[in-house]
Amino acid sequence: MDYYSLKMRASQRDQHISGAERIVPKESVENVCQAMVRRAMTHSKGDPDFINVKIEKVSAEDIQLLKALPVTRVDVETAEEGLKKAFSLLRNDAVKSVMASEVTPSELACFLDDFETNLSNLLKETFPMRGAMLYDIATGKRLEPDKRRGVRATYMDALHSSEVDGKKNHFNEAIVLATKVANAPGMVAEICISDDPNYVTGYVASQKMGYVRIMKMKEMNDENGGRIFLFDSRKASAEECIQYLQEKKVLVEVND
Ligand code: PML
Repeated sequence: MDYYSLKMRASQRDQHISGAERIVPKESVENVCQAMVRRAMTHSKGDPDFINVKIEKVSAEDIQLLKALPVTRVDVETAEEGLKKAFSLLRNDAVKSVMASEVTPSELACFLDDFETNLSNLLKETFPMRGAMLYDIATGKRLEPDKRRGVRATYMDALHSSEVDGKKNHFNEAIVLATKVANAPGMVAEICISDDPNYVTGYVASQKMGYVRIMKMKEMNDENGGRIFLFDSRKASAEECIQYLQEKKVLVEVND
């Protein structure tokens, strides 16, 4: 069966308002396209003056099928507690074991001591970026070819997702993206805070940890959000990883 990739982006005075993407069977293309336009036209950020919808045919053999990461949930009282929890999960359950096999114990201790402060500073640098930061834990360098834009994971959808869905569902979209990202060559983990001022839940994810929803990672009405992909250049090249994130077509089997 042939599939089609649909991507929509809408803007107002060159400022991004909304976007969406799907990979659907041929018979769903028209309805999904209509739902995307509806999403663009009814966004709380205002009327778009530009909407771009791109539709491309995708052959079924080119699609990788993945099982969604298992989901767990962490309830916290404050955004500060949520961020602390996110950093410590990444430090202890994702990065520590990867680094331990690559460096001496004293180098590891130094790396882990600085990890949370470094990550917190990097996260602030992502706030103005449209895409994610690709951060190499082996060298401490950022690897995005365009540092202002960042790297964007694209060409993914949930398998059998409801045909038409005009409204954004943060969790449904994030579990698909996080599953694709966790499967990219050299990927160690991801941290995400939504840039939607009305959405305070974020997550950390990796193949080992699964998808950990942290129910509060920022204050309401705060539009600062961002993503960091923690990557290990000893395991794969940045080019390979970016090519996977930006070009590989992925459908994710999500448990209801
Ligand atoms: C975004 O706005 O794109 C990020 C969504 C994060 C979703 C977190 C969750 O609800 O699990």
